[in-house]
Amino acid sequence: MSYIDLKYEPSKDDLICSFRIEPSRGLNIKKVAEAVAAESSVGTWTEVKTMKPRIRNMAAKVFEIKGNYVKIAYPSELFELGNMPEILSSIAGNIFGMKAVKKLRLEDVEWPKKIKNSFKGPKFGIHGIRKILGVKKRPLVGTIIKPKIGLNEKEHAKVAYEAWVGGCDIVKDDENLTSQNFNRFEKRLKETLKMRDKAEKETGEKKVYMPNVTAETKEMLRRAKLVEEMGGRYMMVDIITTGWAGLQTLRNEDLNLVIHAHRAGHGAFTRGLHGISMLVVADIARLIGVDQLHIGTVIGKMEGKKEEILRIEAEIEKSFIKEGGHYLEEDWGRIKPVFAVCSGGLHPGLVQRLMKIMGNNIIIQAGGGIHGHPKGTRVGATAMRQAVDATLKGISLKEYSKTHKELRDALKKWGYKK
Ligand code: CAP
Ligand code: MG
Repeated sequence: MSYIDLKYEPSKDDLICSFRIEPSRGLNIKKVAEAVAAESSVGTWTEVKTMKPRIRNMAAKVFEIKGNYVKIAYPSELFELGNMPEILSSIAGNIFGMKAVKKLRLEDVEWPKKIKNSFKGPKFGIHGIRKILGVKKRPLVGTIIKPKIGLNEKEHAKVAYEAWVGGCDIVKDDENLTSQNFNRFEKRLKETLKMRDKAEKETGEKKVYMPNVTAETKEMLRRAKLVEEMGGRYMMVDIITTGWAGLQTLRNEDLNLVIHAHRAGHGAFTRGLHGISMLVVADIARLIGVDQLHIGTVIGKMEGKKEEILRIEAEIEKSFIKEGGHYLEEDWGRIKPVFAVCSGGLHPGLVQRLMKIMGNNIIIQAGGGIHGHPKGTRVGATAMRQAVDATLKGISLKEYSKTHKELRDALKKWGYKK
């Protein structure tokens, strides 16, 4: 039984995977590609007597091999609709542990309509979020409360307030703050939402708090419902450590909350040549239905090449993506676009360069780059907004800082990039 058919033309019901395969010593790419297609669909290491002709037809097919890049088509009946863990146990499961592969990377996935329609996609998406905030064109500006963890509930709420009145639209918890002894979820939520209301009243702007609900699934749901009950508009979740099943549960509850997806931990398998690309993580997150997703900054503290990050931005924002190289086509149909979050090592001096690379449809977040301002959080937030304003007006940061002292102090501390 063969899993290779280089003349095969995938049907629109096939799920297609693009892999980069490095065979183990002594094996050729064709053999290993075939082993990958077998193990990830109906096969195993040997022919079995229980195989039936109808099951043979369900086998995955390797239909393209170009150097180390291999495309495999999977008939959609192999998969359970709406069950992301199951789909990934096939296309991103055992194959990573096979002796035959030295290195294997799942680069991209093209989802057939049937499977796409079995997931919810974002409830709000970019347009929904812009509507909630009443911000039409400019990038949104956010901060992460720092220190990452350690502040108590009241201190946390106070820092949030300072950031909002200084000019931030969004304040979020850090990925490792949930409900520790020194800072309990319930109390933090109550105190911070109180400060949000005060900041809204004082500034006349809509302000957003994104509490981190990450926890064991039932507890996570309980926290999310509490956010909704208490008048929150957003929740934040660490999608990798929570896991796809937990994320699906959270999304399928259909709460009236925007979902902000933090990707802490992705680097364990998205960096290097063995694992799953961040593009695939972004694909899955959009399909399940997060509204905002961390995708990198190109120029900040986290690893990520420009070409890859721009591809990810297109993948989550556009309704149609063209095929190119080992990247696959995607027609997102009814599935809404996700807001790209650029975070990690940013400060006002990097804003102009960041917007040049990524455009205006982004959420710019700075933790250290706001709370580390020489004059503190409030002034730091103002400097950040000034950097965005200058860029939208087409004025260089250096020029703008001559008349805006908050920005000037920030540039003095961290420098700037054109
Ligand atoms: C940013 C951040 C985010 C990173 C994660 C942090 O803080 O809160 O977790 O952005 O990386 O703790 O590092 P700073 P990514 O602004 O102080 O760096 O967005 O690439 O997933
Ligand atoms: Mg963080």
